[in-house]
Amino acid sequence: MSRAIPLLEAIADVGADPVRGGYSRHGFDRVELELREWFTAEAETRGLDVHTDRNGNLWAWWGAPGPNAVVTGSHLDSVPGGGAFDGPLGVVSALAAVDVLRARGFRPARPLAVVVFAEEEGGRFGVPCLGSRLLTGTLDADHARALRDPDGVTLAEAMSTAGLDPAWVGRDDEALSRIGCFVELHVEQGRGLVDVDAPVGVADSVLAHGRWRLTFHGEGNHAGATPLTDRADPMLPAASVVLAARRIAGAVPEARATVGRVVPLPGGTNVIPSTVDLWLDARASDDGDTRAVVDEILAEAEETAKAEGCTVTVREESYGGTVTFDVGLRDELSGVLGGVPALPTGAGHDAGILAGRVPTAMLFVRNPTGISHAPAEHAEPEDCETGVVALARVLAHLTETPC
Ligand code: HGY
Ligand code: MN
Ligand code: MN
Repeated sequence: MSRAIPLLEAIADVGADPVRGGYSRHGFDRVELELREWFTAEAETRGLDVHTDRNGNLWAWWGAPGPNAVVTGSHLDSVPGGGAFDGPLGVVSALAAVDVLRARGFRPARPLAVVVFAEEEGGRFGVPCLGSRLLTGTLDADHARALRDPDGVTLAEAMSTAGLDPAWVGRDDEALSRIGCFVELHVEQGRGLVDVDAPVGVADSVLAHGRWRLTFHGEGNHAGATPLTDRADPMLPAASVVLAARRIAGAVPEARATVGRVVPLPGGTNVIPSTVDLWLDARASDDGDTRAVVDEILAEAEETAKAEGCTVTVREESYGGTVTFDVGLRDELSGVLGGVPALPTGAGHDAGILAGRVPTAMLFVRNPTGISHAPAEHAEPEDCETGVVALARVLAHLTETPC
């Protein structure tokens, strides 16, 4: 039985989504605050000192916070209707790895911390890896404070409600200076480990990826009384972008473009919408391909909007270039684990943000179907246990020598 599973089971009811299935746990909402309390209690029972940094990230320290710390962890928030493993598996595996090391009487020769990053999925405020981007200064603090959730609540208001002072958000060089290296364990979001029949692997790269919000402006009107020739219906160019995204990305190797969220206003069955908001998620193996795919999709958006007498405004909500993890650390950890495979990933992670500032690696745990961002996301208990043991071995290796 895996030591990670009982910890996942302890939060199995927190944020369960009765409508979508799976979990809806979003930055600083009531559910995520409950998860933070749970994590803090679990960390403190393990003798870890927990504090929240200026950006809402949680840090549980084994030993005094200090330079050259070995940091592990992940996130507890989810996409709407997400799976149980994406994020939490990395957090519970870190706690379980601490159990393994303490049970062996291990004492780290350098500080070790378990981190829980805030709003990794961007499920509430729209910017993924919010906490790690703020920590590293790759997201402007004023812009972040003004981000609004679908109900119009700003990040600043949400943080204040959570008892944090949003005036302090922003790049945190003191926290960054403590990190010697960061290792994130994550359920694999894909079938790479299935295809090579391995329970655990290390990451070598992350696709370039970004998010764009397209707002189509038309003329709200009556669905029955308005002849087709008299319409400026923003749903039509929106629909063409959904299809164009697949067609255009399909012509570029490794590229992916997805529209998973379309919001017409006002949203009545018998109403021609006045505006339609649509969010595009586009990814490819490098900046050039990603930008080319997005540019072509946006050109189609402009063209089809004009043809329908509509206009379109575009806002880039987030972007991150291709990430290549520290090759030395990757190979060192692969060696510690007996030569586990190295895999690319199409999914973004806080590790992808940290990789720009500190030596960073990822461990993946096999996902039998590869499905993620859906209730069907899964990892077998024995593979989760292999992940815990692997993480414990990696943490022991990295902390056995003083800096
Ligand atoms: O969207 C992603 O790739 C990640 O799950 N935030
Ligand atoms: Mn995710
Ligand atoms: Mn994740």
